[in-house]
Amino acid sequence: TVLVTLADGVLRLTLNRPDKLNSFNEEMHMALRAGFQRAQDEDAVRAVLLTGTGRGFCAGQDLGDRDPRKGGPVPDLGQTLDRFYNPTLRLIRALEKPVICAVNGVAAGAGANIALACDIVLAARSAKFIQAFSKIGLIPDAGGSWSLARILGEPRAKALALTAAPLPAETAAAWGLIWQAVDDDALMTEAEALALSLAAGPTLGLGLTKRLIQAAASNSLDAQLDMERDLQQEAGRSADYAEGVTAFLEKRKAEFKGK
Ligand code: LHQ
Repeated sequence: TVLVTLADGVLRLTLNRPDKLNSFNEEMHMALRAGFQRAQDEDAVRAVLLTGTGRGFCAGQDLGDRDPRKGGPVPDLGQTLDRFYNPTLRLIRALEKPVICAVNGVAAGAGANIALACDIVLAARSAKFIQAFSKIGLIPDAGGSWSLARILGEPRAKALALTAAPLPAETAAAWGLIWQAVDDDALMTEAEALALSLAAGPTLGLGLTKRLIQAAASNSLDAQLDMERDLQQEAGRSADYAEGVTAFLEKRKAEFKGK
């Protein structure tokens, strides 16, 4: 359900249930989580590239698995979030390595919000982001209520969530929700080039940068200045910093080791 390959420091995680627009069943949840866990555990992984096969990126939860007509007890969706979605969301945000998401087609429900939890999101021009939850009586989950409100502010966050209006990639980029909308046929080339270049970067420093920027919204300026001091001290002790400065002085390209 998830294709996993590691090459040149990039761990590629490709959601692979194209007949169901890569919607989540339990197996895909566990496979995706294992992928991010591997990214955290292995030094050889220096960037992650998340995408999907087929014409969609991810349509959120597989609703076929939730058919109320089949009877049985009412499922506890809070438990579904605790067991399946939230650990993956936390892993993505806590992973101190860049996570690039290439949204190759429609991203709906939790599928949209997993994309928004990634560090750099590129989307095919034809892709759309849909907060589909309100269509089925649910609330935005998988971190969506948090990221939409933070990134867009209440007016746009509420309108998207209440109406489930599809947001085209271009508008998502114009609103600052994602990094870029790119031509459909250029998406994977651009996303891979970006992932490769980040994987060849000073991973320790990039990881600290991610931590710092994620902390900014809930820190005071004073707390953030202290954090910059502490993390710069740590970055300054890295071999990659010494290499970066040496390479600059020698007018050559730096060869970062990620430490
Ligand atoms: C699907 C799905 C899908 C199964 C397309 N499931 N088959 C939920 C519950 C539990 C716990 C906590 O969290 C959550 C979080 C959530 O994610 S809730 C939101 C769930 N997702 C949705 O409500 C989106 C449902 N899908 C759609 O609205 C449409 O499929 C979109 C707008 C994504 C794409 O529309 P189209 O491009 O017109 O494609 P399609 O609808 O024809 O879908 C293609 C196939 O994929 C189709 O199967 P079929 O056998 O007829 O070809 C769909 O049934 C299947 N599919 N999404 N979530």
